[in-house]
Amino acid sequence: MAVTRNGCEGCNDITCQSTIEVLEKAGEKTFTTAYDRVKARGMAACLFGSTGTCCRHCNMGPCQIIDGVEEMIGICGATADTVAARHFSRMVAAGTAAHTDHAREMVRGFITTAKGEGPHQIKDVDKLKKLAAVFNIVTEGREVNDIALELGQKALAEFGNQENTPLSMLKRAPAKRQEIWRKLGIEPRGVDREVVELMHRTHMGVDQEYHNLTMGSARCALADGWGSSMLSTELTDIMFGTPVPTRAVVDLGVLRPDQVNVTVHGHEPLLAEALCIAAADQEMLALAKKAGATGINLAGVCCTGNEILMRRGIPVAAGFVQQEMALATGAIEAMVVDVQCIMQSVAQVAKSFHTDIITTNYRAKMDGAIHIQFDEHEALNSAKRILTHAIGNFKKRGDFHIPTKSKLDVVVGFSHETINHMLGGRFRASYRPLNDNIINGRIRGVGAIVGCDNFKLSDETHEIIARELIKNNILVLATGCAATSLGRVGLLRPEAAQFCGESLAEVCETVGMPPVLHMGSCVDNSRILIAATEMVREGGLGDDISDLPAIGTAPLWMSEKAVAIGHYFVASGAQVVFQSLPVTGAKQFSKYLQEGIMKDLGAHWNIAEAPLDIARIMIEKIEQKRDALGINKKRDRVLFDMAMRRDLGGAGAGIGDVGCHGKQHMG
Ligand code: CUV
Ligand code: SF4
Repeated sequence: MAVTRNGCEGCNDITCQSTIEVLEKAGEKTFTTAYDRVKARGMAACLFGSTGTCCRHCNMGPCQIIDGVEEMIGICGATADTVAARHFSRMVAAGTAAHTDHAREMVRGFITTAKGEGPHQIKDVDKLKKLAAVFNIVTEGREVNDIALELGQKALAEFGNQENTPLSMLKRAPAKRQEIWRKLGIEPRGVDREVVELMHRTHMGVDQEYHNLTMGSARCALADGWGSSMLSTELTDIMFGTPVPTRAVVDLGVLRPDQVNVTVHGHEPLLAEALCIAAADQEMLALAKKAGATGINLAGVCCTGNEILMRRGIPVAAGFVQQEMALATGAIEAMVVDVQCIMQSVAQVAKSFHTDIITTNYRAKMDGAIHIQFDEHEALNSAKRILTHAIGNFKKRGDFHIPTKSKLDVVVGFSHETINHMLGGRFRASYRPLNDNIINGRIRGVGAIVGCDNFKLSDETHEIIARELIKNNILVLATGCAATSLGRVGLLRPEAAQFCGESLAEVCETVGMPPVLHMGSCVDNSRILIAATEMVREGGLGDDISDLPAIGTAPLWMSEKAVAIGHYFVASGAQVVFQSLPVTGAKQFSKYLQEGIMKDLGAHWNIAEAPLDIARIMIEKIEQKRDALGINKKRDRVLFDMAMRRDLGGAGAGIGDVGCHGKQHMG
C-alpha cells in the first residue's frame, strides 16, 4: 500500500509543527512513513510479546506462557518469570553491547589520536589527567600524548579483562554504593565479558531464577553505565573538548536552501567530527561553490547530532522520529549514517528524492544505500570522500520544502563540569550551591528525562512531563532524543524559566540558565551518574545516590539501550519510570523489579503510561526522598510553648533541631 503525502490524514496525531508542514508540502512524491505504518498495523501488538512472556530461545518453542496456568509454561518448564527476566536481560545485554562497541571505537580513535595519527588532538588535558588518575597512571612530568596512549591502552584492556577485578571506573561511585555492589557480587569485570556472560545465562537451560537474572543484568548494565558509556563520554570530551554552554538551533528549519545539506545520523562522534573538519576545508568549499552552492551545511540527527551540537553548536535537524521527515524536505544531498537508531525506511524514503544514504561502518549496511567506509586512520580523507559525493548531488535537487517556522534557539552543553561552574561561579566551582538550593527547597530535586522518541506515543509526552516537573520546581536534565524534542518546544532556553515554579524560576534567572539542561547523547547519561555522585560527595544530601531527591524517566523509550540505561540507573540507586516495559505478564518478576529490588539496590523500576502519571510519580518520589533526608521540615525555628513541650513528653529533647536541616554538613 503506497500512501501518498499521507500521514496527513493522521496529522491529528502528530503535534510536531515541522513534521506537519513537511508532510503537507511533500507534493506528489510517494513514500510511506512510520506514521502510516503505525496506523496500518493498528495498535494491537501481540499480548505475549508486549508483556514479556513469549520465549523463542530454543527450537522446541516459540512458547507463549500464561502466568499461573500450569499447562501454559514453556515446553522446558520455564515459567513466566524466567521467560520475562530472560527477555529483559537480553535487552540489557543488547543495549550494553551497542554502547560498548561504540565505546571501543572511541578508545581506538583515542589511541590513534594519542599516537599523533589522524586529524584530532587531545583538547582537555585537565580531564585527561583526572581520568589517568582513575586508571592509576602516573602523569607527573610526562608528555600529554604519552599519558593519553597509556590511558587508551589500559582502557581498551578493560574491555577484555579476564581477571575477577572490577572495572577501574567503579571507584568513582560513592563508597556506600561500591559496598552494595561488592556485597551483591555484581561489580562488573570486563565490559565485553559481562555481555557474553549475560547472553550465556539467558541461553536455554542456564539461569532460571529471576532474582539471579536481574542481578546478572545489573552487573552487565553497570559495565555499560560506569564502564563503556562513561569511558566513551570522557574520552570524547578529552579529544573533542568538554562541552560548555553553547547557543545553537534545532529542528528541520536548520536546513539551508542555498547550501549542500549533509545530515549525519547515528552515534559515533569520530565520523561526525571528521565531517565537521572536512566541511570547513577550503578545497571542499570550493567544490561546493563550483556546484552552485554557497557552502556546506552539516546538521545532526539523533545522538550523533547531540554530540556535535554540544561541542560545536552544529544544528540538530531531527531526532529519531523525524529522520524520515528530514529526507522528505527534499533538501538533503546526503544522509551519512553509522550505527544505531537508523531506520531502514530512510533508504526507502530517499528513493523519492535526489538524496543518497551513505553508510560508513562495515557493521551497518543497508539495501539501497551507498557504502563509503570510514577509516579512523584516514578520517579526513574518508570525510572528504563522503562530502564530495554529497556535493555531487546538489545540482540534482528537485522541489524541496524546508519548514520555515521551525528553527528554535537552544542553549546546550551542560556537562557535569559546567553545572558545577555555572552554579558555583568561576572561582568556586562546586556543587554546594545546587545542594544548598535543594536543601533549602528552592529546587525540590532533579528529574532526568532521557531516551528516545517513539511513533507509538504522542511526541508531546516529553514536553508534558518536563513542564509539570519545572512547574513543581524540579530541575530537569535531558539527553538523547528527549533533549532534542524538548529543544523543539522551546524548553532549552533560559526564557523557559517563565514556565517554572517561583523558586526554580528565581534560580534559573539568577544564573541565566534554562530549567531543562541538555547534557548530551545517550552515552552521556553517564554524566548524570557523575553529577549524582558529586552531589553526594558535596554533602548534605545523604551518602549514596539512593538518598538523593532525584529520579529518571525514559517515557518514549524504544531502543534496547534505554533498558540498559534504566537498569544501570536502578543499579546505581536511582529510580526510573518507564512506559510499557515488557515484563508485566510475569507477576513475580514484574513485582520484584517494581518493589522487591529496592531492598537489594535501594531503587526500583516504576511503570506508568500517561505522561502526567509519570510526572506525578517523579514528584512523589522526590518528595519522599526529601522527607527521608529531613529537609522537608519548616526551616524556621519553631518556638514551642509549654503545652507543646508537655505533649512531646516534657523533656523537649532535640526540639531545637526540629527546624534545622541537621544533615546539611554531613558528608
Ligand atoms: Ni542514542 S537510542 S532514539 S539516538 S535516544 Fe534517540 Fe539517542 Fe534513543 Fe536512539
Ligand atoms: Fe520454550 Fe523453554 Fe525453548 Fe523458551 S527455552 S522456547 S520456554 S522450550
